[in-house]
Parts: sequence; C-alpha cells; structure tokens
Amino acid sequence: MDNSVVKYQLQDHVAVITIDNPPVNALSHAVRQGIVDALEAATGDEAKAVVIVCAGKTFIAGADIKEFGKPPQPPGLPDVIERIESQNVPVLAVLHGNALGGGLEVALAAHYRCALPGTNLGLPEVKLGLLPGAGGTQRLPRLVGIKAAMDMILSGNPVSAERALELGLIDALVEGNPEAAGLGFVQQLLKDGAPPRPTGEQPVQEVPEPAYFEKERLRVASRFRGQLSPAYIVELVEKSATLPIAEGQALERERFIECRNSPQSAALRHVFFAERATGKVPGIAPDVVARPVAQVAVIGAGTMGGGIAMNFAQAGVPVTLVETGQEALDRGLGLVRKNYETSQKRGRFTPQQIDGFLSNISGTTDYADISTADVVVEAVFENMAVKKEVFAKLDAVCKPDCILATNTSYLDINEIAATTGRPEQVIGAHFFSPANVMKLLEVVRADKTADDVIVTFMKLAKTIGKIPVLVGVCHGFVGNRMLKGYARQAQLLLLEGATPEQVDNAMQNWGMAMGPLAVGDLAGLDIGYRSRRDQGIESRSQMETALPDTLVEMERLGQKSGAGYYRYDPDTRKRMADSEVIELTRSLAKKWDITQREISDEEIIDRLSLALANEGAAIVDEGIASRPSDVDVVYLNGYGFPKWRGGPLFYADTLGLEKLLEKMRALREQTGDPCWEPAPLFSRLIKEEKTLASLN
Ligand code: 3H9
Repeated sequence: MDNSVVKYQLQDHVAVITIDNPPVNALSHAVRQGIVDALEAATGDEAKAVVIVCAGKTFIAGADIKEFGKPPQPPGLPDVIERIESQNVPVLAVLHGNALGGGLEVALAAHYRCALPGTNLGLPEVKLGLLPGAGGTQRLPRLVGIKAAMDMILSGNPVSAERALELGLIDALVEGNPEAAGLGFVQQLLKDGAPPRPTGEQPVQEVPEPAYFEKERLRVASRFRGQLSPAYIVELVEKSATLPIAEGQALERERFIECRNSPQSAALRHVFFAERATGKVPGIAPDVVARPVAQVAVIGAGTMGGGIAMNFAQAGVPVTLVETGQEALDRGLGLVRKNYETSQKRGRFTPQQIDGFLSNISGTTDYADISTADVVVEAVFENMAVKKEVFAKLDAVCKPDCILATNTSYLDINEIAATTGRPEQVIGAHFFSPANVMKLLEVVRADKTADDVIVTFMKLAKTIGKIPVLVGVCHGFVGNRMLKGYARQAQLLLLEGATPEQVDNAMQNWGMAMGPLAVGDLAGLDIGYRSRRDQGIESRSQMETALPDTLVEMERLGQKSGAGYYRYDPDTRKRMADSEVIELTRSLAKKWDITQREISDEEIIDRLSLALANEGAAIVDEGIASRPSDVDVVYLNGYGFPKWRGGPLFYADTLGLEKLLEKMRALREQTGDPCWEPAPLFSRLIKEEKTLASLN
C-alpha cells in the first residue's frame, strides 16, 4: 500500500512505515489511515518487525491541530495507537527532530524506541488547553515513573534524547539517517530474539505516596488558576498506577474530549496559529528577501538598551552598545553583566554560555565605531528632541543601507524618519521591558519604510527569539494605545467606588497576570506622570489621572517608594490595602462630582475587557494591525492577558459580537461616557453575519 503521506516498504522481512507529511508530519486523517493500512499490510506480508520512521526534518509533532473543532474522521488516534501496540511482532519507532503530543504517543505505543541526538520528546498538549488524548497519561508513567511523567505532562516541556534515555523513555540513541539507523537497531532486536513489548502491559514505575498527589493538586490549582486540563492531568497520571490500561485510556479519552471541546482549548489553539501568523505580512511580494545582518549597534546603555543588546548577543550577533560618556557606558555594561549573573544563579545559563554572550557585546562612546553596522536600534530617553538628535548623528555616520530602528513606545516615527535623508531605512522596534525576557516586539512600519527593511527586521526579530507583530504608526501603536482605555476604566472605577484591591482581584481572578493598579505600582507611577507632563497635560486636570497625579505628588511612586495604590511591607514587599488611598479616591470623587456606589466584579471585568476589545477593533479597522489575531498576540505577550482567553478580540468573538454591543450600549447609557461608542467594525461584522476571526 502507499498513500500520499504514508509509504510502506518491506525490506529484509521488516516492514518500514515512513510518514511524509510536511512540514511537521502531523497526524492528519490521511496519516492515521495510512498507518493502519500499513500495519495491515505488514501483517499480510508476515513481516518479522515493523519500523515507524518519518521523512523530513522531524518525527510526528502531534495531532493535526487544524482538525480539532471539525467533525472527527475515523480512524481516531487511539485506534491507531491500539493497532500499533497490539501488533504481534516487535514495533520500533525511530525518532528525530520533535516527537511531540500524539507523535510521542505513537512512539509510546511502539514496543521499542530509539532516537537521534537532538530529538525533543514531549507531551505539550497542556499548552493547547488539552491533555494527551491517545494514551500518553497512561503509558508515559509506565516507562518513566509517576513523578517524571507528571512533570513532563504538566509543564508540556520536552526532554532531550539524552534525558529520555536516562529516564527509560527510549531504549537507545542512534546516529545517522533515521531509516538506516532504525533498520540497524531492529536487526539487532531480531537477532536477540526480542519479543513484542506492549507498554500498556507494563506496571507503572515508582508510585509515590498519596501526599505527593495532594501537593500536585494544590500546586496546579494555584499555578493554572481557571484552567481545566491541568487538574485532569494530575487525576489521570495518578490513576495510571491503579487502572488497567484500557480503563485508564477510556477515562483519558473522556477528559480529552471535554477539554478539546472547551472554549479554553479553542482559545489556546487560536493563540498557537496567531503567533505563527504574525510573521506573514500581507502586501509584501514573496520575492522580497531579508538582508544579511552581521553586526548590530544599540544606542543607549540604560536598562532597555542593555536588555536589547543581550538579545542579539545571545543569538550570536555581535552588538555594540553606544553611550555618551565612559561612565554611563561602564554602568550599562555592568548592568548587563549583573543580569547575566542573576540568570546564572537561577540556572538559566552556564558560565561558559555567559562568557560567549559577553564576548559578543562591546561598548563605545564614539559613533564612528558603528559606521559598519547593518542595523542600529536606538533606545535613548523617550523624548522627540533627543531622538531626533540621535537620528541626525546616525544618518551622518552609518552606512547608507544601515537600518535605523527606534525603540519608542509612543512617538511619531514618521517625524523621526523625516530628520534623516533615508526615511525608507527607518523602522520602529518597540521592545517590552525587561527586553531580554519579554517575547513581544512591535515592529512599526512608518509611511516610507521599505518592504525589505520590514522583511529584514521581522526575520531578525525571530532570530533573537521574539514574536514580532507588524503595526502602523499611531500614539502608543497597538499595545499602549489599547492600554490607555483599559487603565482609564480602572481609574474611573476607583472614583466610582471600587477599591484598588477589588479591581486588581477581579481582573486577576479573571485571568490577567496582574491587576492594572498593581502593574502601575510595579512600573512606577512617575513614568505616566512624566509622560503626561511631556504631552502638556496639566497635573490633576483629568478625572482619569487625578488619582495617580496626586499619588506621585505625595511621593507615592509605587513599589519603589514603598507606597502607591497600595502600601508595601519594606522587608517582604507584601502589598497591603491602604485606607489613605481609599479616602483620597472619595475626596477626588466629590471634587469631580461622582456619587460613589457598590460596584460588582462583573462590571469591572466588562468595562476593562470591553475597553480593550473596542480599541482593538478600531485598530484593525484603521489598518494599524494587519488582522485581529495580531492584536491578540500583542496583548497576550506584552500585557499579561490570559492565553486561555485567546486575546481581547478572540474574547470578543467568544462573547458574541451582538452581546458585546448590547453590553457596550448599556454602559453608554449607564455612564454617559462616549468611549462606549462601539467601533464601527462590530456592527459591520454583525450585519455580514461574520466574526472577527473571519478577518484573520
Ligand atoms: C495532540 O497531539 C493531541 C493528542 O495527544 C491526542 C489526539 C487524539 N498541527 O511552529 P512552526 C504547522 S495536540 C497542525 O513554525 P518550528 C504550523 O502552524 C498537538 N499544524 O515550526 C506552521 O504552519 P505555517 C501536540 C502544525 O520548526 C508549520 O507547521 N503537538 C502543527 O518553529 C511550522 O510550524 C504540539 O502541540 C500541528 N500539530 O516548530 C506541537 N505543528 O508554516 C505543536 C506545527 O503554515 N508544534 N504546525 O505557519 C510545535 O510546537 C512546533 O510547530 C514544532 C516546530 C516544535 C513542532
């Protein structure tokens, strides 16, 4: 037999099943059917053994995620797994690249496993709001023990082939071409008279005390707040020790289907594809290629500049930090070194790795030293005059085709570009703090930015491990523009009678990494204060910023001064509600003629989440973002929006656009605030009976 994605050959009485379904050999319906047919053929041919191997760069990377949400087509993966395990001759899986999810489950059902060095083996289903649905929770503990299996399935993180060998997950490491290596291994098995060895028939290794499972349950309840699949994973791994494989798998299947059909998994699957879609820029011809980037410079060795430089250094791209004076430069380089010392203490990098990174970073106070750089990222003080001055200098010293990027959070990049004689080489690169940690990078296309500059920067962003989202020029680009309305609602709610704790707790319980006021205290209230003064807004002249302006003038700057919206314990940094702030909101409410009232958590959640969705929809409509999913990616990766809610615009679809409009109209009625005028895109989509997702 042979179908287009699964090939079958008999070689020396060994059936070789080769899966060839690029790009990642996902277990699509055709692959599942192909495996079953090939096993049938192997039985018919009286093969002495079966080898399952993959063509291309990787073993099977999992079920085909695109098929979830569509009507299931038999054979399902559990049937395929069952068919593999019950084969009456030894079955060997030969792993290379990635053996993930359903891919690892195929390997677990095989009787023997070998892997090439460099293979990643894992069950990442939890990251998609799922649990392994084809025996993974039942077979992995049988091979590696409960604790190792629990860690792998709950974290979703893969282990290396070397670690897999230590754990007993594979039988051997093999070298060379996967098929040839597998055939060599299987011949040895045959010579040794190795029998079929169904994993499901083996007892579970190393079963811990009940207290261990109790601890895991508690850990999961706090770490995966609001999520469905992690608690089920603990249950299923625990049950693997006592239930026969068939019963364990039946329970796993039931739980898997519930998770697969949940809005959480739909959201996380959306995130998976959304994060991959950002790299596809509409309107740029496919023949536009990225320029090579061999040398980068970063202007400004402050916290941001240093963090940006670390990204390049870690990706092996030599980077020069530029400062105005030696003292500032030394301080900046010292900060980078200190950051690396912290990561070494945390076990993130080895001293050797850090030496390598540091050898990629040099410093200078002379712009002439960066004349050969291919890309320069400016990360100086957020002030138009200062930035213009830097760009004039860069224009004078940098080679003509050097890309000049600005790490502004708000400023008009067209204005910055116009100060140079090469506006087509100017682009925005809005990194998020801490720049060496945060994955998001808003790449800002100015009016004249050339297509190949965009393509180069998007590729460079991926090289340094970022998720780049291309956005257009406007105040605050995508993320900070949306943040404005969100933060404004938080302030208005305080004046209307909610406490900082109530607002933060409501949002955190809803899934946000932190509440808006706790974030303000962490970042420092003086940042917004200074920015408002820079924009010419008088202190306490606006209702929505009267409270933070007053707090800053009381020298309550947030965590760094021991008090902001909250008071902080000087030793433990534990936050405490502060009656002084509540009193202050009362007096400000009076001043602004606002009658305070009881506010429900539901209203807090609605007002903050709908403010995000409304601005996000306007951003899409104006073409500032290419698609709704790009807006989601920004908010998910830069602002702590819960991934299992899919992002502000996915959430809007989940709520239903009609319901969303109804809620916004009610808020308009209740508050009289024009901000609740729904973005026109919502009504258009409703009229066309479409969702925001239809624009992705
Ligand atoms: C599962 O297995 C459930 C079972 O337990 C039970 C079932 C009953 N399906 O990431 P890349 C596409 S759940 C469909 O850029 P890389 C991806 O969209 C699954 N498509 O490459 C992209 O398409 P495009 C458990 C998939 O080299 C292209 O492949 N498995 C799938 O940076 C390249 O992807 C996982 O969760 C898929 N499963 O990384 C693994 N995977 O070019 C998910 C990828 O059109 N996959 N695509 O944008 C990954 O983590 C990474 O893709 C991988 C490669 C590490 C494999």
